[in-house]
Amino acid sequence: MPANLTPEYLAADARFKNAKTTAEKIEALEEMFATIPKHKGTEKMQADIKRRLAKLRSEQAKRPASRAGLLYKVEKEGAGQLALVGPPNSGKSALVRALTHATPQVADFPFTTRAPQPGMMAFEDIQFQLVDLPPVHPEIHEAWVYQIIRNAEAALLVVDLSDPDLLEDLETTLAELVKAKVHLGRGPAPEVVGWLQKRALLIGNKCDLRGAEEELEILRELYGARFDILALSAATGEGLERLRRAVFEMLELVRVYTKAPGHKLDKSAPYVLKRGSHLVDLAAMVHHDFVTQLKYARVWGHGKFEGQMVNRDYILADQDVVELHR
Ligand SMILES: Nc1nc2c(ncn2[C@@H]2O[C@H](COP(=O)(O)OP(=O)(O)O)[C@@H](O)[C@H]2O)c(=O)[nH]1
Ligand SMILES: [Mg+2]
Repeated sequence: MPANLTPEYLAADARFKNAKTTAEKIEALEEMFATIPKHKGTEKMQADIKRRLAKLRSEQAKRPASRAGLLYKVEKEGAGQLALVGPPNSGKSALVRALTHATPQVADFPFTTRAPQPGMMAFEDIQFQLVDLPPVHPEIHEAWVYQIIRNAEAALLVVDLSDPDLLEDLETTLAELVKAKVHLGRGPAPEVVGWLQKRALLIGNKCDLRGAEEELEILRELYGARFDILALSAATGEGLERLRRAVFEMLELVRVYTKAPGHKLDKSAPYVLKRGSHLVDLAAMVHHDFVTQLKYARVWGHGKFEGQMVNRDYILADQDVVELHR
């Protein structure tokens, strides 16, 4: 291996090795080619990347798009998967770029995003998986997009606050989702088999642009009951920290740190559970033996005595430190 490979290159190389679809492989190779240091020592590698790219591109060209589409599936990672949903050009890809290390293409023409592009978004000490998608739009109905939306824990519904057609675009997006039997946000979904209600945040992107303030007011008035609404800018970064927390709150999760008796606390990797989970649910995640053998636990956390003793039906709180005893 030649020296001087950048972290960007190595990350793309790892993505290539884990890629499941041709589109993912092509994306990763393109990034590898863009980030490989261009000097004599990497010439063979450069040529190799180009050769692999050419091969994959010709394979992809031969395959009908709809068939290729069936292969798009994103393995879940982290504490929850969020699908990016919205009209063309609202800034879905820009948002994924701003929040994760993924690098989906951003462009000021519509329909740039063709394949799902996952990336991990950090919130404090946990990660959520964002999945960038092609726009939800009547002209590009691809079934796999709706499968991913249905399968995700929640959606980020992204609209462009600087767009005079904002409301129309939002209505069009929601209407397409109705065709796919998905109801985003609060309010009743039809009580018919096959319908799905999906949690969603409504994101007013491009708050850095003129007119955003007024559009946001209108959005709040018309959609405030159905969605929690966040104004932000993928371009300037304004509001992104609030979004990370809003996702955590929306998914109703708690983070719990475990500690073996007599050992130091390792705060690096919390267990993540649904809000309302009991001590015994945590015990089952730590080790299946604990389910039967757990006697009690000591808990350190907000509003508790240090090391307070609790039993199996104790309801875990976010950021509890738990010492399990059998
Ligand atoms: N001013 C501004 N432009 C943005 C922002 N987010 C995205 N854009 C621009 O909007 C266009 C569409 O962005 P893109 O992420 O490709 O939209 P997508 O089709 O929803 O994925 C690009 O030209 C971006 O540079 C933002 O927060 N502020
Ligand atoms: Mg896009």
